[in-house]
Amino acid sequence: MRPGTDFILDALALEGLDHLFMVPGGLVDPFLPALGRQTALKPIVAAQEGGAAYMADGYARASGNFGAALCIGGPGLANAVTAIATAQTDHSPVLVISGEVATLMEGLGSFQDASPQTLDDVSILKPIVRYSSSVDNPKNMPHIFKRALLQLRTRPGGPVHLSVPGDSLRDEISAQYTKIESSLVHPAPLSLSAAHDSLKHLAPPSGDAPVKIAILAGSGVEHAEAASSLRKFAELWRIPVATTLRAKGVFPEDHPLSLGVFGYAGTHHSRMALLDAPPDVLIVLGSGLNERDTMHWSLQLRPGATICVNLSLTSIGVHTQGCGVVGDCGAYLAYLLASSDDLRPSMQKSVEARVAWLEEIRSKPRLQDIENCTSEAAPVHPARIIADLRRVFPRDGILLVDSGAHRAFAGHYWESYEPRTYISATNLGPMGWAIPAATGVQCAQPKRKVAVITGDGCMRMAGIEVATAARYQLPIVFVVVNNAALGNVWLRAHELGPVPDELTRLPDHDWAAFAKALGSRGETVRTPAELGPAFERALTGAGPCLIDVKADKAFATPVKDWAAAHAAFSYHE
Ligand SMILES: Cc1ncc(C[n+]2csc(CCOP(=O)(O)OP(=O)(O)O)c2C)c(N)n1
Ligand SMILES: [Mg+2]
Repeated sequence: MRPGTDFILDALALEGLDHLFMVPGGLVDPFLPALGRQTALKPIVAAQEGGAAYMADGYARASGNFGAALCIGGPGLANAVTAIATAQTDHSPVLVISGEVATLMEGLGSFQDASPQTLDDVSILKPIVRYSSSVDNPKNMPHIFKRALLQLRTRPGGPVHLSVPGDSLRDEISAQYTKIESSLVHPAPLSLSAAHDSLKHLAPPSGDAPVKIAILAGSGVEHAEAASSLRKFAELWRIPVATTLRAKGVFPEDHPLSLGVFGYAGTHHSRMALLDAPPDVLIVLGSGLNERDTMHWSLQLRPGATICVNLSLTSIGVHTQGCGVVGDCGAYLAYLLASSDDLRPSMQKSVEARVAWLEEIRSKPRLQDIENCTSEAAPVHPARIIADLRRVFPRDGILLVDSGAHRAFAGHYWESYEPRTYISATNLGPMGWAIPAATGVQCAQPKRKVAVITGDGCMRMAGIEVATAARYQLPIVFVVVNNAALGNVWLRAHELGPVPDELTRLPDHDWAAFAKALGSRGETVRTPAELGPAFERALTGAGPCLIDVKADKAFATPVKDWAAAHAAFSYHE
């Protein structure tokens, strides 16, 4: 027998968590002594509940497990709504537990009552999570808790919410929690008949071997932990691989078969291979085929010439006609590898021509305006910041990227080599996400170097969470591309007249001083020559370091291909 709080904490530990991100408050008071009664979970106290939920999101993305956040209901949970919505849109498994008044007190006017009789936290959360429920009776705790974790871990993942009234936190629970079987957590379903059908596109019975075969790898490859199978398959038949921005890193970007990112902030190579002269066969692995990942849906997804693999029938069916394989990307890649004997005659026939096709593409410039990476401009060019950080950052280090013009610069000029080393909230794109998320990432990967590329506008929204990194002495490097503007918006707005121009500028804050006030190290960089040494110091010292780089807002983002595709295409034509 133990109280509900201890049941929850023990269950989280049994599921392999070692951190819990939280903001205390009366409705979750029983957790405070409970956290003192155990040692498996290290509590991390965030500045704000949104920060705690972003940290749990970062922890989930970096670990491959789920992340958990704890807060009071009512104002605490409402603070976390944007973060939870971000986890939903990016399929990140985040468990949010909020406290609630005791069931006997619901609707009687208790302080912060957000029970179903009043604000109804459970209903507020319902549209943005997989599952939202109250544990309305301590006896229901074991099965509701299990249901929540199963929903959380059903792939593709997503957030779940449990509202736990005071009685369910305090009352004794006799049932034991049993760990979810790992075979349930990583199921690899595959429609075998569809997988079999797809072979005829790669190796047509007619003997006409398709030459231009390419892969677009999305986050489904990361969720399936299938990066090594992807590499094996690509290398076997010399098939070039592009990734979506969300999946950057699932294929090493310095590999001879890499086309880099396709879509927003993508490379010329991927545009040439996938869009300019569409390949004979395109294999799309685990992409939701959203606007950014398809260049405004201008990818030509032709039946017979596209093999779309996704766990979600909807993701396949909305943008394609009958060219899908419903299933797990890892299972599909394993199927392709096991079908090598069937594929060999066709693939071997075409391999030489395919390599020539790729070499022709790779002989052309991969990146836009590469000279900006060595720009001597001061205030500093954002491309130079990205290039100089890459040079000193370890190969297996993890970069988090925030929302703004800096997202385009990082997406375009940064190179990633491993899955889960380029982490960004690419679907909802809330400003400030990366700053707290980095704390979750560093907790999940204590041995890896972690850095953040963020903007001054993002700092204004979530910069306070640098305090959390400082409190726990996490050695995160925060790089603020400080252009004294909501840069991405300013780039459009300043051409519209003086009022739009003024509305999208920001005061030039001293972010290094801000960081120091919070217990972090802080440095200001004004010229490109100072970047390298500042990054080196930041990466070697103790605790976090924020580098405030005075940058120029007037440099256009490297999205020429993206803009051209936008101008050329209308979805509803
Ligand atoms: C929560 C939220 N509010 C507004 C936006 C719209 N928005 C996208 S980028 C951006 C400006 C970001 O400014 P900053 O962090 O300074 O980055 P920069 O563009 O200057 O690199 C804005 C306002 C958003 N993405 N998220
Ligand atoms: Mg800015």
